[in-house]
Amino acid sequence: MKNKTIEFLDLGMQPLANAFIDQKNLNKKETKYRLKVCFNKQNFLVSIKNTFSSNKMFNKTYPYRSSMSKSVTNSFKKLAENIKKKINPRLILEIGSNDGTFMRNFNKKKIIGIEPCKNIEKITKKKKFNSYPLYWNNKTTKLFKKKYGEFDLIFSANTLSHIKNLDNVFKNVYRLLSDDGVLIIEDPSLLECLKTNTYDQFYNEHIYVFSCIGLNEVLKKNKLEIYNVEKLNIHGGSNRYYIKKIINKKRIEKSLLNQILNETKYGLKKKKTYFNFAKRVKSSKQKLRSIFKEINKKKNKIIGYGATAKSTTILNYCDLDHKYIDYFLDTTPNKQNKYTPGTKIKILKYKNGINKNIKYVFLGAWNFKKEIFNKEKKFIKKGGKFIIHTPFPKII
Ligand code: JHZ
Repeated sequence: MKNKTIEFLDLGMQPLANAFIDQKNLNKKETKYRLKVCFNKQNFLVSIKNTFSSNKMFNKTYPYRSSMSKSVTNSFKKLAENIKKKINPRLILEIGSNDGTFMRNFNKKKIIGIEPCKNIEKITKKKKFNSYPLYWNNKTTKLFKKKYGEFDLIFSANTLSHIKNLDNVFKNVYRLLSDDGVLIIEDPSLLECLKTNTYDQFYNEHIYVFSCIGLNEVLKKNKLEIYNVEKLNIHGGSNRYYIKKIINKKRIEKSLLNQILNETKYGLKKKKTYFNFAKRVKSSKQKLRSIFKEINKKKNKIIGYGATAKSTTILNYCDLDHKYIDYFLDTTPNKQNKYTPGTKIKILKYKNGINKNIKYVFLGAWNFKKEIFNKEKKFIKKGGKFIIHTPFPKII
């Protein structure tokens, strides 16, 4: 077979999306790589071309904490209630448990978490939950199988798409999941990403952006399959996949068949769809730059709100650095007083709203638009404006 992967998007030279810089290292050379995105014609997976080892990305300096957003906390709480009602599992494993935002909804004896970023994992441990500072791999699987036997529920949000060797990931899930067990995973939806031109879903940690079609191909290779899917508003449009062993006779839900149909109709199996997306991304860059330049010309200040990993892609791709954005506000302690990767914009602690002298705010955390607009009613009432890049760059 001829080359099965097609490069369709080049987002230029990028730093690691979560490598926020300490003041003392501002002049140090950053690790950079070329961010190219590919489509695999054979299994329909979309992935980035150049990748890093897990320990380069997920280590004891990792900044992201899922508890920093109310939307995430609420979404996990609701899911936990449903799990208790509908599945009532004996023992749950969470892969990539971050600071324990999901785990906190369960009885401490019922859930075990693994999280390789030690600085984040210790927050969960401090709350007396059973968590391990480990990567999800063969060694962990063996250890857990010996210690706990099988799990009837495995949950993982925004983690499995961050691991390159998916066959190995799912082989290990198969080993630990009971025959009638359920694997629930959540990750950004490729269909939403393409529809809304959110090219910033691509960065070094997001090795894959899954569709139902692509994910199911890899799962089936590993004796697993999706039987249900739910659309979530979280993280700019995600899918929550319910997965089972193929040997399990659970019914395949209509929601999955509908989603597969929608993905096929939109053209997720055709390379042309991806090249068209790349064209829209290019024009999005031009438009965003022209908005910034226009405001800059009038000598108005712009600040950033939510120094997301995603905004690393936008700012570096669009060449928008500290000359355009005065500073970022962010609620995450591990990002505060540091500088954004590549673009070196200072991140300040979010206190009580946006300074009254600011008129323009670039919304890095656009995926929490609703939550943030709600919080910043005063700023909006006074005529404050947000700059947003999706679906097309505009001022709102
Ligand atoms: P948020 C990270 O991506 C990395 P990021 C990772 N690869 C992934 O997949 C997703 O998370 C899940 C701040 N904020 O969630 C907090 C405010 O300041 O979009 C965060 O720094 N005020 C694992 O970084 C950032 O914005 C607020 O009111 O793209 C949001 O980051 C809110 C709501 C957020 O993930």
